[in-house]
Amino acid sequence: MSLPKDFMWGFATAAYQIEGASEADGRGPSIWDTFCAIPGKIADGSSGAVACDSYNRTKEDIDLLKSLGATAYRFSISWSRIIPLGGRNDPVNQKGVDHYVKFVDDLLEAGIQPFITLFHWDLPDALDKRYGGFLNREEFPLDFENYARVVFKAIPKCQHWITFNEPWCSSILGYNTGYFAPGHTSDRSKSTVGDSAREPWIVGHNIILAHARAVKAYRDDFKPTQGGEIGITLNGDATYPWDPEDSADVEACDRKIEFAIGWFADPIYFGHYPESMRKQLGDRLPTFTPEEVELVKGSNDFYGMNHYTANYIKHKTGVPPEDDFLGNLETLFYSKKGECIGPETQSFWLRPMAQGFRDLLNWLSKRYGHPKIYVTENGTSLKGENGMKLEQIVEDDFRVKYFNDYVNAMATASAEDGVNVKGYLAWSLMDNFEWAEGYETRFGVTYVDYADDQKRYPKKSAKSLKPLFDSLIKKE
Ligand code: GBH
Repeated sequence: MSLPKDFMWGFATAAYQIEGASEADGRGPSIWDTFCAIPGKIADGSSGAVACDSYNRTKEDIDLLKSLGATAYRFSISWSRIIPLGGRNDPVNQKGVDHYVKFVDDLLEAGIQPFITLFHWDLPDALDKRYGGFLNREEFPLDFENYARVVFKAIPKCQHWITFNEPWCSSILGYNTGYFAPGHTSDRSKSTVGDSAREPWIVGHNIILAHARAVKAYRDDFKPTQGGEIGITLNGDATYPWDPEDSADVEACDRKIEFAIGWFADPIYFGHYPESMRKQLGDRLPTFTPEEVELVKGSNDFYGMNHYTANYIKHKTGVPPEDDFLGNLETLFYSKKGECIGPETQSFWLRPMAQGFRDLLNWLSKRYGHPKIYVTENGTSLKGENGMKLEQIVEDDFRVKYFNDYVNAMATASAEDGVNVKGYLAWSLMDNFEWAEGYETRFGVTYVDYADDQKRYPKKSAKSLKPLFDSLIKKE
């Protein structure tokens, strides 16, 4: 037994990926509705308009969670259901609010702890059009705070709040590569707008401010009576030197994590950006005013960790191009010696390597002073799964092994290394809209038949987690 008695586990999803019902009950469009409508942006030309239809199937989803033994469920709220136009002077949509209030009541009734993500990439489109969305340092944090307050007030029973999911993705994929909504990039063959060298760092800064404002609002006005906790969720991969004998590769490993995680976590824990980023980006990286430092520093009750994979890191020499966001290095699947980091999956960026999970948990724990950690996402796609027959799909041994290896690596980090990890949410409860990859890539422990009324079929991996956690969580 190596996980603490109060350890929570379950599954995670995000609103735009599962809800569908994109026009139901007064929901306004988000930047993802707009982005999906541009030809060529989504691999299979699809969108989240129907997805898993979870907005209309809350009972079915809760029954599924219950049948799998989950004690927690992480889902996100669609901002444009709550405030269709997004802003602090725009009307609140009561029907949208009521939907989530009831959902939380029903989850609690089923004995499942909600982990609510306030923002999983689906910015109200009206805010992007009105003032440039995340790019606006004055307006965006205030509008996010207002939205957060509306939700805190409506759902006092929720004890675990996540402000933002993976701001790295909103910043880099949304404003550097243009791979995600709103699709800004300097590459004029992809977008008429964008400055890959500058915008991502401005967006990141403004998201940090918005996070911190929401945390302050919660702590000042809701936490005293509601008693919950709040933090941010960051994505980051484990890193290993391409050539362990080369100190520049060893150094580049830390730099890679600083550019991915430290970008957000250093300001939140220390009040400033990592030195490596300031050095490379110069005045393209915004600076925190003293008032901002005051607001941002210490604004996490827990660290939300999304983790999937690992890379070998090879340093680059010379001056990096202005649009570099990795930290002047390459990410590789093979080391100098020819070792492979892990087997292929359906996702070009994902190769399982469970030791990396333990190592990154340790890295985070050490750097940020032993914070309480919730693993808010971890999971895998499976090569060729979408082309298989249902009988094969539900026998997802590759995913069973992934969860087994990763959960055990986490348990070891807890028991042997003293990492304070208190919860684990597998990605994902069911196959869903995988952003720019559409429905071709499946991350679910439950198969969703999009051609037949979004019927759900739990895979072997869905049923593998309860016995696994039962064997690891202490009873006393
Ligand atoms: C999660 O991100 C998301 O939170 C979730 O919504 C999603 O469904 C899930 O992953 C599965 O993809 O080569 O520059 O394009 C995972 C972290 C970080 C993984 C960015 C993909 C792409 C890097 N993601 N990464 S790039």
